[in-house]
Amino acid sequence: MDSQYQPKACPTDYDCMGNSCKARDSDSDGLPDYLEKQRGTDPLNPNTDGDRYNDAQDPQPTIKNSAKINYTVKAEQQANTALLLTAAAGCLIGACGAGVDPNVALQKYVWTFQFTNTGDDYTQSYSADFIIYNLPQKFNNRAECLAAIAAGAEKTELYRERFTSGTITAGSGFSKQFSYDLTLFNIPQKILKNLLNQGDSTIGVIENEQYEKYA
Ligand SMILES: [Ca+2]
Ligand SMILES: [Ca+2]
Repeated sequence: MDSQYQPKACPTDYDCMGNSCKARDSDSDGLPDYLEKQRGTDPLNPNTDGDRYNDAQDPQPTIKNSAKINYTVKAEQQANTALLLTAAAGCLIGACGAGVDPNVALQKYVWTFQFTNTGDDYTQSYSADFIIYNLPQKFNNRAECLAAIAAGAEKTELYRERFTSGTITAGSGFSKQFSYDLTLFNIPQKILKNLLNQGDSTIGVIENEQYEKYA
């Protein structure tokens, strides 16, 4: 006696569609479930690691790729010694200062920033504020100055500029240079007093950074 006809069942992770078995893609990310299981991704989540790329496009589908912008800064300070000595002698302000050109820099500050994406993903845009602060005390080095700012030291904002950059791929970057002259025109009296007493510290810092990152 012939055995009764039994439709052949589709294997695990396949669906019977019409007369054939089709590989199932539960999360519709383009990768069939059986392949996701082989690769170690979640068949029910189109973006297993939650970064920018769906599993089918992700070169590292279980590692959360992310952009990471780092910067290095080179700071230079050039004092106009002759003018500072004149100032220290009290000859810049008041009657004695009539002959002094207020555009001439007492101090010139130059900052060179090099920004680099050290992550393994790109960022579509980057923006940050570059702010020059003056603090009414003297620091031995930049690290001490930054620590004091972080601790909430009283500071006076001298200059601010927002700069932006477009796409920065992994391993690439851009650089910016800023210079700022402390002159009688643009220096607040309070800072001038500190400067003449050799008690000031001027520093440029990056704040309010914004860019896409996933980790
Ligand atoms: Ca899938
Ligand atoms: Ca991913």
